[in-house]
Amino acid sequence: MSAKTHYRTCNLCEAMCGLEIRVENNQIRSIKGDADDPFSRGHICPKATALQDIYEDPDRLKRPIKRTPDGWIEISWEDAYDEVVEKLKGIQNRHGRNSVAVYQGNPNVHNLGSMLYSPQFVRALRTKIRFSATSVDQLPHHYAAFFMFGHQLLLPIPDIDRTDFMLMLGANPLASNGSLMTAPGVKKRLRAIQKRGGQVVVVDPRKTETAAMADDHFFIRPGKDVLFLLSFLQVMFAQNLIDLGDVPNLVDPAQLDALQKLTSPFTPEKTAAQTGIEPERLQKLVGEFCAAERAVCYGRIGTSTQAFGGTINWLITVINTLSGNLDRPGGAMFTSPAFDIVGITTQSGGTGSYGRWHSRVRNLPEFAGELPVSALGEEILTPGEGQIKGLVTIAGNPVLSTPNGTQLEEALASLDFMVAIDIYLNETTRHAHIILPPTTGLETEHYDLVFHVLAVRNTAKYSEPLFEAGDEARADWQIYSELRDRLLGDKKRPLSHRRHRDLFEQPPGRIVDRALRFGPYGAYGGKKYNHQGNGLSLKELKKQRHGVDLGALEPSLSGRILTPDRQINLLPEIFVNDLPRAEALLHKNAQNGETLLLIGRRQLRSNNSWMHNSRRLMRGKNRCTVLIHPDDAAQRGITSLDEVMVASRVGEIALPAEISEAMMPGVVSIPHGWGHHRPGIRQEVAQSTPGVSINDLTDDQWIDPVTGNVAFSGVMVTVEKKREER
Ligand SMILES: Nc1nc2c(c(=O)[nH]1)N[C@H]1C(S)=C(S)[C@@H](COP(=O)(O)OP(=O)(O)OC[C@H]3O[C@@H](n4cnc5c(=O)[nH]c(N)nc54)[C@H](O)[C@@H]3O)O[C@H]1N2
Ligand SMILES: Nc1nc2c(c(=O)[nH]1)N[C@H]1C(S)=C(S)[C@@H](COP(=O)(O)OP(=O)(O)OC[C@H]3O[C@@H](n4cnc5c(=O)[nH]c(N)nc54)[C@H](O)[C@@H]3O)O[C@H]1N2
Ligand code: SF4
Ligand SMILES: [Mo]
Repeated sequence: MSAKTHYRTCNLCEAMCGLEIRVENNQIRSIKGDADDPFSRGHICPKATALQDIYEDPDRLKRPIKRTPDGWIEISWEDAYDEVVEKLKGIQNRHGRNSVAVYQGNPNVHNLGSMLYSPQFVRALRTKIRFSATSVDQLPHHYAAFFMFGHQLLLPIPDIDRTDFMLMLGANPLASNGSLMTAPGVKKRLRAIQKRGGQVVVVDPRKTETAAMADDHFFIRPGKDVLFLLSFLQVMFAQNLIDLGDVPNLVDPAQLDALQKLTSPFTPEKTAAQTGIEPERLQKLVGEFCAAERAVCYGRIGTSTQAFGGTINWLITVINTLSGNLDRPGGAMFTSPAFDIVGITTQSGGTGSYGRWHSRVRNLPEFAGELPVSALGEEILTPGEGQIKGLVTIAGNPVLSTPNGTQLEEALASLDFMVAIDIYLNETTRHAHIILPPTTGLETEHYDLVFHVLAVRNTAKYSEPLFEAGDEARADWQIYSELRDRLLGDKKRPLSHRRHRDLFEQPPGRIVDRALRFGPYGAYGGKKYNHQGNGLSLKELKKQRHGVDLGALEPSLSGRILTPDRQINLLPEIFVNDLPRAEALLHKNAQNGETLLLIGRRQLRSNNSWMHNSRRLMRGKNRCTVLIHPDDAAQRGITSLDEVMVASRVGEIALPAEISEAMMPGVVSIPHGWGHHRPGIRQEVAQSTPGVSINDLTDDQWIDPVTGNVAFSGVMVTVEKKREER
């Protein structure tokens, strides 16, 4: 009998928990938290064991499949590559390069091979029509970073382990395990703030799991955070609470005066009717936040997926700066990752970009080479020059994850050709003509390129593959390299590609090694990696099976900021110009009696749309319910677990109601990622408890006009009891 213990990083969500996996005779015996991982110290959530379920899932695709009139058939990799390249090239020859579009989903950023090699493939497609899950998620954070600090990835991370006051908006880390804040075991870290005498305060239209453990919770009307934050600043100025802390050299005082003028109309008395937050409570909160020795305001997806996402994320950083908490322990800080993608992308001109081109139908701006995905459906459905005829999806399920999924389905069905690089036949990939399934999870080597950059400590960890994937399997990087080579053809490949050819035909570990050696802790870098006096390299990292801790975050902004004048831009025009729109909100009716405002919710045992095929995670009662306040339910004659109809401008769905005091009156909540009832998918467990999709209600036209990011929060809906069918 052969037995071994394998250590690796869980790559399912952003928390990067260390896992200890016991294997006997090539069978997984247990998956536990790795108590010796210096960062996660044994923490895991119920999803960790699902890595086994995905690995063993009989529904997971292992070979390319092709859709035929008689159903899906397996084909060889050679035939699949040939056909994909021929079809994509054919469309581009007939309709132009931009008639082929790309959509990249969330698991890409959790996947080393995809992060390193998919850009090569996408570049070889030479299309400007690229979309990703970024614009149904954190795009506004990148806007704020780009315009304020000069690089879209200079994202300030809340220093949760040293703060005394954490003000959280639109985040529920107890369910999500943290986002743009990689902090495994976040609950303990929040408790620790309380134990050292500090406070955790949550602003959310639902009294969430996180709000329930917080010291205080403010219900806020969805979509109104912009007014709350403007009032926060108005009070700071009015009460002389401005203190730039350690960054006065990075701030132009003239910008402070301008900010004071811009925020002065937004007194708490004026914004209260809209936000639902009483002026006295807001004033007290501002006072306590500013009095705290170390404080941080942290906003996550609930702040970015709303109609003022861009402006809100700017205001949050302004608050951190003006309260002296930017780039300072216990405040909002910047990481120094061992694989320094900020440094590397800066060298290659990848700081970000804005508005170099626009979407054809609605004129939405490009950002960092991508267009907002709310435009995908209309770009496929609207005839004319530049219409999308071919689509590549890479680890994405936009039918369930982007707004107006029903319209998108109609659009996908009309494409001339679609290829999906994905491990499941699901709601989106069923519309593909060919699906190319890469190896995944336990079959792959892993180094987290993205989440070390977003972590609350500087850490590094490398995971070897646990299982061999078999001769018929292909890793993502192999698929992307192969497709890229075939698209470019030998003769057309530019010199720069030929030079890189050798490197990019190696497994990703080689690239990681190089980046570590040239990174801040490498032999050629400036920081110290003390382990036996050697610089950090892949070989060194492999010796540290539990990962290495490279220390707490350090003040570093003055050396890293990339704005032209090396100062923080507290007044980007793009956001300042949005303030009249915020002021106009003050004069609107807060809400009429009939409509309710829709928000989402995350659940610990789901991961967006694609983990419902794990039996273990699906145990228990149906989780796809609409939460509604007792008063709103009573008004509509709704009682617990009644089947109700929820309708919006774009569609309607039926699901059970769950009556809950945790909801703000006037607001309802539905989780996303459900809706596995669609025909022709192959996820047996998920199909047995399918739920319905909130994104058949969310609206592709309801966006933040500044960034083009979707506004999932505050969609107007009606809710009524479902009539008995006769
Ligand atoms: N209403 C509402 N909608 C939302 C959200 C919300 O809060 N509310 N959240 C949004 C957010 S934050 C995000 S990030 C998006 C996510 O949006 P998407 O990324 O489009 O959706 P996922 O559900 O993550 O789908 C991932 C896809 O990748 C496949 N996959 C999994 N692992 C691998 C792999 O290793 N390789 C490959 N090639 N494929 C793989 C899965 O089978 C699945 O098809 O959803 C967004 N949608
Ligand atoms: N278990 C699990 N973990 C996950 C995921 C998952 O699907 N399941 N997805 C992963 C991904 S892709 C991401 S991006 C992260 C996201 O991580 P988080 O940002 O922590 O996501 P949520 O738990 O959705 O928390 C968003 C909160 O915003 C609130 N909210 C909604 N509208 C508003 C509003 O207008 N104003 C305010 N102030 N609050 C509002 C919601 O009620 C909710 O509590 O989670 C990741 N982790
Ligand atoms: S919290 Fe995230 S990283 Fe940790 S075990 Fe759960 S899914 Fe994996
Ligand atoms: Mo996300």
